[in-house]
Amino acid sequence: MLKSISRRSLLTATVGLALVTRMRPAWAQLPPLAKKASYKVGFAQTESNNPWRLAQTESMQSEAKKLGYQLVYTDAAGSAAKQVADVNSMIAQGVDLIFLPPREEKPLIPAIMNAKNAGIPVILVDRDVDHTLAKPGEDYVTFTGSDFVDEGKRVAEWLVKAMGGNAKIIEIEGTVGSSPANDRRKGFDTFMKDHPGMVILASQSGDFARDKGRQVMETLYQAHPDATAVYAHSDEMALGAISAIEAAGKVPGKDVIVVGVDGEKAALEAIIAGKMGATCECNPRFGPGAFAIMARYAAGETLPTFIKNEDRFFDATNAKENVDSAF
Ligand code: GYE
Repeated sequence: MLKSISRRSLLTATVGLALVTRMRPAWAQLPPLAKKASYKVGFAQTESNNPWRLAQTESMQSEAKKLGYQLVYTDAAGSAAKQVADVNSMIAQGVDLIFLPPREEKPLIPAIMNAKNAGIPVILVDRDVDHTLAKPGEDYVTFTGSDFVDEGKRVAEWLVKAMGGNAKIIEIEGTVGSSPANDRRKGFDTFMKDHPGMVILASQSGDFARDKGRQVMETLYQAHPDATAVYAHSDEMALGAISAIEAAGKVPGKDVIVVGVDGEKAALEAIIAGKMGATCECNPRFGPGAFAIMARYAAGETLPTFIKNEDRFFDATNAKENVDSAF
């Protein structure tokens, strides 16, 4: 017993010493980025099961190619644990910088800290983390993406107008613990508090995926057949909900008004067909903006802690003229 404990503590001490000598102290500032003609950059994608993710990956890859940078690309296939391992492997490969869309707000914190301690700057793209656990400008360079609270609020505003201030709403949320799900709910639910005729009957996560959105709607609509509106945190889930409404023998756009977020092509087509009410854009084409932020950082600029993407809003008044440019 004694022998095994002492052997284990000796091992721990040795590993610990090896790490300490390699690592920067935890309180160190952001790692700098040298100015170079070319870089090896990591992009640790969350999953690839929807058009939004595919458009984002395409945008990151084509911008890297345009600049002549080497892009180390990984796909976490919907697992935060795999995404942590993916980031750790990028650190081991010695990339110059990591672009990370943290799938959920908390589990990716250790990976961000590992990168920082290894001297590799991290730029969060499209999703943020919990600021009580890791701070922009201190632990990672910045967060660039949409204002999700505002997206939820804009959808809420549209729905109040369209429903004349009275609706029974089913809310289909995004990935549990992700910043867009947390903030899109906050923006929407807070706005609705001032509109007592707008009642949220039930809410449940559909993990930002079309088929899960369909399944959740099937269950919630059976429990709440009096629902008159659906707010989905993504267009994929909104399209899933539309299928569930049709399967229940009801008419989306008439019996139930469906609204979403993202502005994907299939959603704009559903708006044109009268099946969907509106969607707030969430632009997935991050490539040019993300690499421009990287260049500013390499030039020594102190960046703002949030670099915001501007989002458009689509409904029947403008879906036709924008459908071709949608993803
Ligand atoms: O809205 C959703 C995707 O993180 C902002 O993730 C992104 C969201 C996007 O899967 O459809």
